[in-house]
Amino acid sequence: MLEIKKNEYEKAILIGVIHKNQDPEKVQEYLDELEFLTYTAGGEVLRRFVQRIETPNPKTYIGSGKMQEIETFVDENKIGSVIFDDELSPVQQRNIEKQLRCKILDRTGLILDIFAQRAKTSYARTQVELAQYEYLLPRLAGLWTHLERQRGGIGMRGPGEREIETDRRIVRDRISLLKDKLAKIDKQMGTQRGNRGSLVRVAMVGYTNVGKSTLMNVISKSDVFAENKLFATLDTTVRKVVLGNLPFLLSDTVGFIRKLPTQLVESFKSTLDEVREADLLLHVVDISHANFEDHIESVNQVLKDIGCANKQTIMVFNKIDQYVQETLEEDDLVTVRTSKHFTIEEWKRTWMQKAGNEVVFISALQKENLDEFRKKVYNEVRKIHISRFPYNNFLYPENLDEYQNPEE
Ligand SMILES: Nc1nc2c(ncn2[C@@H]2O[C@H](COP(=O)(O)OP(=O)(O)OP(=O)(O)O)[C@@H](O)[C@H]2O)c(=O)[nH]1
Ligand SMILES: [Mg+2]
Repeated sequence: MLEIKKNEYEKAILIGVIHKNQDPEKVQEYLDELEFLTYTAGGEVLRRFVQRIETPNPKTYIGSGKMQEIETFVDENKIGSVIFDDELSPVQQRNIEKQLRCKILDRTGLILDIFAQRAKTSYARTQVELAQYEYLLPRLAGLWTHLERQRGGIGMRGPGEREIETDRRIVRDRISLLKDKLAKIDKQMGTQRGNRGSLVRVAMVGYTNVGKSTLMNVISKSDVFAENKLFATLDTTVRKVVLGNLPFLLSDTVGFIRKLPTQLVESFKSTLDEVREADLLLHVVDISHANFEDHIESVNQVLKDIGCANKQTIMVFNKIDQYVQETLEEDDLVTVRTSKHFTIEEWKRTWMQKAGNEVVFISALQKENLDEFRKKVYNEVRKIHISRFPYNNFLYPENLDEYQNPEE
């Protein structure tokens, strides 16, 4: 029987908050990303609600007037999920759920949901499951309020409370089971990585959806899944790449995001070990994205969190084919020229001036400037390789151009 592909998107609304001294435009940009996350998770955003608040309401995060407005909208439009950009406390989540009577997710819950959908291998599934249980544990009491309502609240308190405790125990047992399982796999993977010998290891890192897998496919002629959604890649792929008879290992791994849930960073430890143990990082950036500088910051933050802040890095600015700067008319004397008006050339100059890193601008999709990219990678890998194997220095010419492929 033919399977009919269901394309039903669940109706959702987004809720953002403008904090003191925060730029409202920034909040809209965050909500743009939250909308992309929602779409990736299988939701369709009907509306965004934004409120300016001094301090979050401890009970419902946003104010009661706004909550009323949202409640009406949720009822009238049969909304399935209400998604908050900020992290909610278990109590807030429970209170809001009581009032709106639909699924309440925060950013972390949404990201965990996408990871759960996308985890293919048993290893990735175990990592995600652990992160989900750790997220769930403090929220268990909230789950029981549903049952209270279904069964009627009176007389439920005693057994209800006991059941929460039983539930907590089950979840805790499950967490330690998963941790044991991961520790075993981590050990295996550590051994596997050890068995790869002393080849130079290069790891691609970057924000999600910047084109890491696309670049991996172009460079290593492999076939890693790439698509225009967030977190296409969860499992690490490692390929042996040879540039001018110089072999090295290249890995493609999970993308980062602003406020990457800590539970995920924890349980993806082994995946991130690939980055930690690399000799060289390629930090891939989507220069066509309006917030690419924020993205670089977020990635650097995660790198810092996992102890990789000072690793040797090549900054790879991708998607130059898609980059459009804002135009500034010559007779416009009012608008101040900012980095939004920069040409690619100006970005190159700006980034080359920032000391420390090598910089290259490419399009992985249109295969633009890949020769320069290969040369940069070759030179850096060569330096590391020669420091490791000084005796076969002569095998690897100073410049990739000097290398003649014997088969040509
Ligand atoms: N225009 C343009 N699009 C690109 C380029 N490189 C990649 N893309 C597109 O960007 C989207 C994301 O590419 P991926 O390679 O999956 O990105 P990724 O960094 O591996 O993403 P995750 O695995 O989700 O973190 C895909 O639709 C690609 O076709 C490029 O140079 N130019
Ligand atoms: Mg990918």
